[in-house]
Amino acid sequence: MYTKYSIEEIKAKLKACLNEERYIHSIGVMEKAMQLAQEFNCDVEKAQIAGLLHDCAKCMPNAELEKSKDIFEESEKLSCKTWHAPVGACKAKQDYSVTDEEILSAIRWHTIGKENMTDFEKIIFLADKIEERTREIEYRQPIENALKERNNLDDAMLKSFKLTIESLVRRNLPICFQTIDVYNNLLEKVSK
Ligand code: DGI
Ligand code: FE
Ligand code: FE
Repeated sequence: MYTKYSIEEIKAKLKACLNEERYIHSIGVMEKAMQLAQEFNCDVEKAQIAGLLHDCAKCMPNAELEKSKDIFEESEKLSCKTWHAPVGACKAKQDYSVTDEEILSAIRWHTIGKENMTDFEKIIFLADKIEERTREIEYRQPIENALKERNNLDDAMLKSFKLTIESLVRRNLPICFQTIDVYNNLLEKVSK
């Protein structure tokens, strides 16, 4: 028991505060997270909850998210697109009564990542990028291929960071320094 709510109750609460596309994405991440948890020997029930709730703060207005800026990393303050992750972890705890620290941490770091993530945190991060309901095939395929090639989570994490950084550069958006640190860290790990 990782929360007092059933999966159906979580879905109903979530549906009420997300738009339709974001809700479908959340279902997709839940499914993919469960699949990856099975493949990589992580807790499937925890993956289901974390996948479902990872974007629970995504549809809050920026002005509302910004009220929590004290809990943002210094580098996150640059980029409003990252704010839903720290706020989401708080909401998961407060509104969905999730107590498990690993679920909360996977939600907290699902956008910018962090160094030395656990396998559980990585599968939630990756499920978010490669779920099949709303992610474009052009975006998810290279990450899936990286994962399949050597069945290695770090290979897929590195590919995902490359694509995100490229996309931020192309869109003229700021990049958190933590994202660069994590990228460098993965590059070193994967090239070994
Ligand atoms: O919430 P999602 O759209 O499902 O996916 P997400 O939480 O991974 O990312 C949300 C957006 O945040 C995505 O367009 C990438 C963007 N973003 C903005 N600044 C940064 C960033 N992502 C990373 N990793 N690092 C940044 O500095
Ligand atoms: Fe997100
Ligand atoms: Fe997401």
